[in-house]
Amino acid sequence: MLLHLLTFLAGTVAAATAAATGPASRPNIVFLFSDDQTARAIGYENPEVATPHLDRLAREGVRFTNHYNTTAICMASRCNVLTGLYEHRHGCNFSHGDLARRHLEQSYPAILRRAGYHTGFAGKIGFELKGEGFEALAPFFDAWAGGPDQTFYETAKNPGIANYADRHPHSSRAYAAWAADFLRNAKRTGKPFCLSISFKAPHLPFTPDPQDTKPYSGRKFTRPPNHGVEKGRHLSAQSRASRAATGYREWINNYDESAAAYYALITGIDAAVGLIRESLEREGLAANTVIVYTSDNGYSMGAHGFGDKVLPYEEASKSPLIIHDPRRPGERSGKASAALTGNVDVAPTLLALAGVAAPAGLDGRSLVSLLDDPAGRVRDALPLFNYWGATAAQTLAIVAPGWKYIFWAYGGEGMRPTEELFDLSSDPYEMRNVAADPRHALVLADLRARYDAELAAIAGSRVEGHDYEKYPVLFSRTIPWTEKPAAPQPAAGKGKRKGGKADDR
Ligand SMILES: [Ca+2]
Repeated sequence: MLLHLLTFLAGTVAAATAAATGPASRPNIVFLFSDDQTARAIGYENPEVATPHLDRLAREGVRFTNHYNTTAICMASRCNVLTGLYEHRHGCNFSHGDLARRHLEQSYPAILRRAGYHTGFAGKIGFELKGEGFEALAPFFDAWAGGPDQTFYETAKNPGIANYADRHPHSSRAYAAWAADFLRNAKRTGKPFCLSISFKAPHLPFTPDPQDTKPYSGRKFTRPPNHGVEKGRHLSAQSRASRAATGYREWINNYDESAAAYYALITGIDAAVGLIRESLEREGLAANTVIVYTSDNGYSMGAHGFGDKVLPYEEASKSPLIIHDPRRPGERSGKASAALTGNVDVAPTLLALAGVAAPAGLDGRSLVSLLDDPAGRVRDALPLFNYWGATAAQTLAIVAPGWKYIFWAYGGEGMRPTEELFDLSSDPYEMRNVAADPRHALVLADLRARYDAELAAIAGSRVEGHDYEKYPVLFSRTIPWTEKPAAPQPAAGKGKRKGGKADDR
């Protein structure tokens, strides 16, 4: 009885404290975003990559091993992350157009700011506001060091962080220095904060910070078992029309040097993550700050003969995802979750962590339940879209636990529409297309049905005026190619954004 009374009193005091402190009791959020980092290019997946701070973050948090970018290219993925919407619903990608103001107003930083959070953004934002340009983005944040287009590795060339160039001439650590000042100011506001940093690394051009190159210079690196053009002969002809197959030959001809520079860039981000965590500790903020780390798309690194991202194959579409919530019991930390997660899950997850309602009808799901139960799942299937680049290589794919189905719809230039089915549990490197194997007929039928449902959903939910009208027909499995209206065919590698600016190579 006494115990019950004490428990009751303790509960009452806790509730009163929460009410008294209000928003200040909500967690702070740090969202860290790399550019073009594939899931296997991190220390806990591949010991050839030195990422001690990210490895520690994963040991103290939950790492997600099946995290996909639902559009695997910078501009679209960044808007997927901000809004929790699939590309055809926000409409932002090279050749499809910029982001409308109404979508940015429904993004996680804008919602959190309205809910009382102090917000900051630094780095490559990757898009502009439709009809208003890049300059219209800054007023959405309390603190802003965002850069237009690709931004620069040289700190001095980025106006938002140029003040830190003397100490950190390379941008990755300079963003950590900017973060340190942001955290100090955020603490003074007395509000909870949401800090988003979008590193340029490890995006091309591969120019790492010289202090990070030493562990890699002159080394030979293990090629994955699917590395090289010969290991892509079984894949669709359509996939080889992508710029991923026609460019980026450095990953085929000069793998070791490419990997050395790419990994060094990731090690530079890792150092910045360590510095940001030090700043959180120094300011006394670490215990109430959730850190989320991920990337906007994967990177092929020569897998199947591809460079680049964009494609629905594992290397190009998957990225690391780590969520570290220091408020959760330690026994749950260090766990891996194999649940199917997507870049559209970031916004609903951050909003759920903050206890703020997400807009209705998001495509993403909150992953908070997986922090308590990493063995759980939040969905049974996830679509992957490519609405950009060579028409032949544009595609819709469906990932389900252990499986991936891709339909290559294009039937021009002597190509035949092609189905691919991969048993990812036994074939994680996608070396055997088992679509024609009768033993998998039930799985194939299920994934085809999910594909058709997803295609129907595009027709019902796409934004107007961003050139997604054609996809329900273009991607159809049942309409013969000869009955589809001929789609324009931009040359591979020549994708131009509306307004004439070059896309990101
Ligand atoms: Ca990218």
